[in-house]
Amino acid sequence: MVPDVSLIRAAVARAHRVVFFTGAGVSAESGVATFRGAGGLWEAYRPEELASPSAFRADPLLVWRFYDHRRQKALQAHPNPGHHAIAAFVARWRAAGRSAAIVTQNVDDLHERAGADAVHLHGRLFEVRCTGCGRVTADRRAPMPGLDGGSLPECVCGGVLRPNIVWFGEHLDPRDLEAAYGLVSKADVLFVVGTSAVVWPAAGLVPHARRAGATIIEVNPEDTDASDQCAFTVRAPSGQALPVLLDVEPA
Ligand code: BJW
Ligand code: ZN
Repeated sequence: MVPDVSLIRAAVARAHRVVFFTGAGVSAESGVATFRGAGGLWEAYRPEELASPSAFRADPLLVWRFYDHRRQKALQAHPNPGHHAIAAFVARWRAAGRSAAIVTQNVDDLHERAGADAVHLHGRLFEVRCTGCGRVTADRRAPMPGLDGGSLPECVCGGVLRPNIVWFGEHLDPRDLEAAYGLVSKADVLFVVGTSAVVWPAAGLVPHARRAGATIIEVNPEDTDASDQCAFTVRAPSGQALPVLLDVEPA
């Protein structure tokens, strides 16, 4: 499964700054669907009809029903051994006075529920944003009341609420993007876990880290757009590989 395990552990043990860049694959073993590939969400739904501002303008109820379903599934999911291994590693590295951080494209909260904090580049499934006043609030209601009867959730100001997700064609929050680029610029090791690395500007973190001198380690059962930039590629599910790779003490 992991031919380079001792080399990878040695590189990680020496690293003072470690960043985990994660995508939908890290949550796959928790039962959360990925976007692309077999069984992925975009096999059943067209992204432009559900995950874009124009889709929401055209049919907000349809878009809300799609997210309501995903929120219900995510609420039932639990962090898997991959999330737990990352969270334990981050805590261990910080306790040793080193730096470790997570930058995720995922909108679920499974890194947090494993006990870690993460920069969320593509928003959060359990936040809503008012299309009127712009207020962002935490919201874990699922199913969302009223959707069945055809009414949309509303803000205290009367504006329609939308999921606080970055849709295609929308800008990422510049603070999140800056934080992510700042972290990978200084990383000694960048783990790229469970992402197809096709969605920009997030995918640009990998070449950026490489130019800045990081050792890049991919954990993914499949080849991806990032694979040829990696010093090590571990072709295994992250829930199996990460507990082995991250069983390391700082050297
Ligand atoms: C396992 C596993 C296991 C399975 N263990 N692994 C430059 C070039 C070309 C296009 C663009 C560009 N710059 C911008 C664009 C346009 C666009 C884009 O990137 N398009 C590409 C698809 C071509 N980007 C945007 O629109 C972004 N906005 C932006 O750039 O604004 C400025 C701008 C606007 C207009 C023009 C130009 C500039 C916004 C992107 C927002 C992405 N949002 C989504 C949907 C969120 C909604 C929702 O959740 O419903 O975020 S898209 C979707 O993809 C989601 C994900 O976060 C994102 C990445 O997917 P991820 O995580 O990589 O998942 P998958 O499914 O692709 O891959 C899963 C992987 O896991 C696979 O590799 C499996 O093998 C693996 N796996 N099991 C480990 N057990
Ligand atoms: Zn409002």
